[in-house]
Amino acid sequence: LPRARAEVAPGAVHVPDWLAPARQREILDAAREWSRPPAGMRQTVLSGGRKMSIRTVCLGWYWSPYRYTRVSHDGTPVKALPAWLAELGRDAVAVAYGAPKLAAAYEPDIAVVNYYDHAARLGMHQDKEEISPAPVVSLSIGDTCVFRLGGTENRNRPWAEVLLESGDLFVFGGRSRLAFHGVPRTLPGTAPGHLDLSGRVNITLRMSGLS
Ligand code: MD3
Ligand code: FE
Repeated sequence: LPRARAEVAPGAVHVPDWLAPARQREILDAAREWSRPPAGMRQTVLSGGRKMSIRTVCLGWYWSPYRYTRVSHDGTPVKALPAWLAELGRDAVAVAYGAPKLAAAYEPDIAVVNYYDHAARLGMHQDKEEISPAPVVSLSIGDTCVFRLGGTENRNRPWAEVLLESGDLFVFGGRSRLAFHGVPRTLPGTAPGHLDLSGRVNITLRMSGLS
């Protein structure tokens, strides 16, 4: 069965194979640079003391549970979000929603870059730290993952499960913006060979509404 554009829930649009292989490679190379210290990749420690299994580097604003700051975990300023990445976010919103005006107003000021090794998972959660109601743009690179999209009330069933493959775009806006979501597992060894990547990288672009 071909993988086609699908509105998985109201406002949640999956666009398979949006990023060409060369583009995936360029973004991955950039992510490797962003990951280096200072203000590089780290495993976030939650308030209860538990360490998240994913590794994260933020651009623009730093996500420190459960708020955004301008300073990274190592006390150094968070890296800037490059203009080309914000532009890519506008293109993504335009493609997903076919709404040029909404897309033109989309000016993401946060990128959250998550790295998943074969054991990493992300539990069901909401993203509520952003004040802006603007959509979240998600770009997947590397290993395929199982992505779970639930409701807005709680983290329980029913949920939809979607395979996110390298190059896929997903945009979460409207009634899906506050939906619970998570990544219960990745599929080791499924990354395209040309990426030379073991694991999965996900980049989300967001508008903070902060100043
Ligand atoms: C649906 N990241 O960083 S991207 C996160 O694949 C996060 O690394 C996952 O959840 C990942 O917070 C999922 C898809 C995603 C991101 C944000 C959302 C889905 C969303 C916000 C609202 C609803
Ligand atoms: Fe999230």
